[in-house]
Amino acid sequence: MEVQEKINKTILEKGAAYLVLIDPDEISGERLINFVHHCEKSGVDGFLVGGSLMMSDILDDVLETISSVSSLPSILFPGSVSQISSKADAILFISLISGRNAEHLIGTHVIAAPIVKKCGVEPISTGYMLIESGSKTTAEYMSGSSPIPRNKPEIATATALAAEYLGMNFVYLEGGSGAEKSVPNEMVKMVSSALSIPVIVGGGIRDSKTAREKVENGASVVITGNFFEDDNNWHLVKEFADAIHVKETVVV
Ligand code: 1GP
Repeated sequence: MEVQEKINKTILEKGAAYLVLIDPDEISGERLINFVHHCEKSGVDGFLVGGSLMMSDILDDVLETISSVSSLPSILFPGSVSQISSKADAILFISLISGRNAEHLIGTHVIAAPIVKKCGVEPISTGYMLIESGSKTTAEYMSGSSPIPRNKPEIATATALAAEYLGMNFVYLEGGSGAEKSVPNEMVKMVSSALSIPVIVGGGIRDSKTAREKVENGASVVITGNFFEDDNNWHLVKEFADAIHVKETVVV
């Protein structure tokens, strides 16, 4: 089964999917093996791998490690063309539709497309939208584009609809890694109710209650990254997974 199909099946069965972002600069080796095992045991549905800026060159190693110890899909989340690898199961083929920077809308994609084809990695067309989240994030700085103001859900909705009409498979509402504030619930709600494609929400989600709120407001996929870079938080992975899988849990 293709990765996109798998994610859609999870959304249908569990109410939403939970993907954990792995930044190869932050975790590798034995610690990565332990973390991946722990995530799989705790109900995580897959891994995003990458980042806006990658300082190390261990992407292939990290992907190989993940696939050697887990059957969960690893999906590239590339900050640049250099983050394409045949060792991944899929790639979020992202166009930064919240910005007006032609390079990030279509330019780098022209360079990336033949590499993706050659690698045989499954592309998942994704409309990527940066949402203002308190202070400037790495994604914002690196892409040189301004985010959608957090009090303008109608701009986010119109942008997301355009992505759907252009044939994209997912829309990703991104607060940015380590964001001060997560994407506002009101925006998640307005965007999700207008769309018939799944909405991914990530950035600044640090507790299970916030993760669940995103799903209750219509998110189909929730991403966390930063929070679980601290081993002291690992015991909470299951709590996050249970909160996101709204169809599987009983709310007391
Ligand atoms: C970033 O949405 C992801 O691209 C995850 O963000 O690291 O803040 O959880 P955090």
